Amino acid sequence: MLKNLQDTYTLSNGVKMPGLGLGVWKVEDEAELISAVHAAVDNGYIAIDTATAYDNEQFVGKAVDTCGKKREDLFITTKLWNAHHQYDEALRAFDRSCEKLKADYVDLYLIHWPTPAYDDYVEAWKALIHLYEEKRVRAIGVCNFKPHHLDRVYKETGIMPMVDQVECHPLNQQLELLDYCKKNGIVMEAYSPLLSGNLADVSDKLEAIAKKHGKTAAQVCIRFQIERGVIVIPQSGHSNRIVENANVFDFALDEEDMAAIAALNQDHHFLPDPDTANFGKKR
Ligand code: NDP
Ligand code: 1BO
Repeated sequence: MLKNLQDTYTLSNGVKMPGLGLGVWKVEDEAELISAVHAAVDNGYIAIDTATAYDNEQFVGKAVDTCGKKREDLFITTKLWNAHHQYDEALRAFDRSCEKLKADYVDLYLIHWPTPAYDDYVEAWKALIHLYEEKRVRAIGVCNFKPHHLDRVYKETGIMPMVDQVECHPLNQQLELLDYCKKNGIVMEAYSPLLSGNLADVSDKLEAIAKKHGKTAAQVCIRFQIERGVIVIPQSGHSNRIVENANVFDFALDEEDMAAIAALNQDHHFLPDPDTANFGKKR
């Protein structure tokens, strides 16, 4: 079980990835982003999750440069956007991300969405394998892939993604995928662990558990993922919440708590269904 903010999971290639990081989607203001990353690092976070599509890699680069930590002591994830799945374009997109991040490598590079109608995610995956072989990235993975997408990339390339980052919270617990990931050596990572701004949809139902442990509903949602062995990346632009979201290592959810949260699952997603989400293909 994860013990603290610097504690890691070991990916299938041996790379150690922190179990709790800061998400920065929708933080597009430079000052706000830099202050969020600095607050996170000052309070012990070592992992940041960005993406080309968030249009803030350049601010993440600045924040990392000025946060007082060595680059090698941080774990930076970014993502290949849907418009760039074609092999050569994916390699160029990666170079652009590195330039913005002021980095010559990235710790984890992910395909952002499979966009299956375009039938090009295997080509994108081959580009990520190339970047991995060239040691430009320490680990590679995907987001929003269901078991059948994972089966396909493995069948066609022989390489299984090391991480699958998917929407995951009490209303969408990803039970089938979690089981698949555990069987196939993939570490699952929960995005939108606080229901992407819809925490109120569950906070009354989590109130009793939160009260019992002297914690908040947000902390219960984050701890829930830790108990299941899932990496978790809550987003906040506020330093008090960045601290709150990391203050989840001094309590544990018991069997009764876990059963009560399990009962909330509805497979409800706030983000699009990856099987039909085919957006963002224009360059
Ligand atoms: P989260 O589930 O992390 O929720 C973020 C929202 O919760 C914000 O509105 C934030 O507001 C609020 N919040 C944060 N902390 C607390 C707290 N302690 N109490 C109450 N409210 C709180 O949403 P995201 O969708 O941003 O997901 C997290 C990260 O996952 C993203 O930032 C991104 O890095 C990644 N992601 C990846 C996706 C993919 O397709 N691969 C898709 C979606 C997300 P405030 O900022 O005001 O504190
Ligand atoms: C469309 C981008 C979702 C956040 O990762």
